[in-house]
Formats: sequence, C-alpha cells, structure tokens
Amino acid sequence: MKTIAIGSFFVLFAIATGMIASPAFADHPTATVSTPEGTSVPGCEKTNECYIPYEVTVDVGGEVTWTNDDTAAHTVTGGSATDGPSGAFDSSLFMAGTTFTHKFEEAGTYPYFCMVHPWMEGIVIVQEAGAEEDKHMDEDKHMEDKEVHMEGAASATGMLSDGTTVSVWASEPAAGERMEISIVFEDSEHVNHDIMVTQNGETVLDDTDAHHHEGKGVHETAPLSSSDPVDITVTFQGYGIDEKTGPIGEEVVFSNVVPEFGTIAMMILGVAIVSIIAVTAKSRVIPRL
Ligand SMILES: [Cu+2]
Repeated sequence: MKTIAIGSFFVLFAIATGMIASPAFADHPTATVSTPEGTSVPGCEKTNECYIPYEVTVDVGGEVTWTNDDTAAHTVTGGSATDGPSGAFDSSLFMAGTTFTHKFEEAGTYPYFCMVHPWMEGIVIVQEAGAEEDKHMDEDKHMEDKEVHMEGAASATGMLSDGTTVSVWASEPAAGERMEISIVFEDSEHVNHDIMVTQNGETVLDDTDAHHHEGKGVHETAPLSSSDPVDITVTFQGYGIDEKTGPIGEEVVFSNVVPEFGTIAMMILGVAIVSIIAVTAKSRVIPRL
C-alpha cells in the first residue's frame, strides 16, 4: 500500500516537472495518417492497417492530418464502433483525395473509427509538451542505472577547450559482442553530446543528443564484427537542459581505444601493451594502462 502511495507521488512529481520543463519541447507538433486504398472492405483491421499508422502521438496543441488515399469516402470519428462517437472530433464524410485536420488541445488517448466502415479504427495519443523530455530523462536514468563502469584507469582521456576532462572506460571489443562504453565528463552536469564509434571504418554506435545529468553515462555498440580496437568520436553539444552553453560542437577523438586490462591479461599481454601505447600515443590518446 505504501509503495503504491510513493509510486503515485513520483508519477505526480514526474507530471509536475514535465509541466515546468514543457514549453521548449514540441517534438511532435504534427502527424499524418493515411487512409489507404481498400479499407472499405473488411480485412485491414487484422493488421491494424485501416489507418496508417494505427497509432500516432502529438503534443498538446499538435495537429493530425488524415489523407484519404482510398477511392471510397470515409470518416474520422472520435470514439469506437462499440461505444459510438465520443464527440471529441469528427471529420464527417471526407472524400477520396481529400484531407481532414484536427488540432488536439487536451492530453489524452483518443480512439477513433470510421462511421461508414466500423472495422476501421485508429488511435491518437496527445501528450503534454515536454513528456518527450521526461521520457528522455527516464532513458538517461536507465543509462545511469546500468552503472557507469569506471573502475581502474580510463581507457582514454581527452579534454574540451573549457578544461573539462572527458574520459571513457571501454569494455573489451570482441566479435559478436556489444562493447560498453562509459563516458565521464568530469565535474559536469547536464552534459549533452553525440557519440560515434567505428571499428575498421564501420559505424557500430551512433548516438546523438545523449544527455547525462551527472555528466556520465553508458553507451553500447551494436554487436562487433571483430575484436579490433575502435575509434570513438565524442561531439560535445553543450551543458544544460534547455539553454545549452559551453564549447558546443567540439570533438574529442579517441583513436585505437583499447579497454582496461585485467591483471592476468596484463601479464600475458605485457609486450603487446607496450606496442599499443606506442600506437595510441601516435594518435593523440593518453592511455593510462
Ligand atoms: Cu471508411
């Protein structure tokens, strides 16, 4: 019971913060839905393709436009065939080749259907502007939950022109495995950045607009095709949530990144490490092995 109460408090808190953070984020101002050809006979409902896409999301104040790409006339009517029209919106009959647009002013989930062909159903989800940002923050939290793996020395370290140290801790690259890259912007908060990782010229990670509240987070590559070292390019995109400051656009490039080595590996690879240092030193990386 108590957990439920705490849980709902957090939901309220999330909604409240979402509202405060809202105005700048209108990620989904508009959406378009097609009424494809052939929907005037049943069948499209089996794959939810009577309106395509079946479900769209817009922010409060966003508009959805339906295009009738069929040869028959249809309607876009809020509600459902079982419960009847909700009154939320109604195109009335709209003809082949025409469009219907409705502006959604209130958050909520709006099912709709076609009055002529009741098997035709779709959904519009209207979210508070800024909900996307909350989602983003949740993802970010998730990333931080995944625990930034930064024991031992960093795999590589670089610096932004404002003096902020950027360090990465990388897991060992192995064919068929994902590589985990923890990144830390020292003593920084609300860091936005892009990160691109390539291995032998092939892009294995391309995250844009990552946001790390505490200046650190974890990124994961696609499964690698070899155990060769990777190149990591971090493009700094500013400090802040709304207004971005700092040396935006600066790139920190780590070439030939090798992960930290375990003690056993260290002994076996003693000779190899020396040569790796030689290689990385040439490519502007400061490895601390
Ligand atoms: Cu119809």
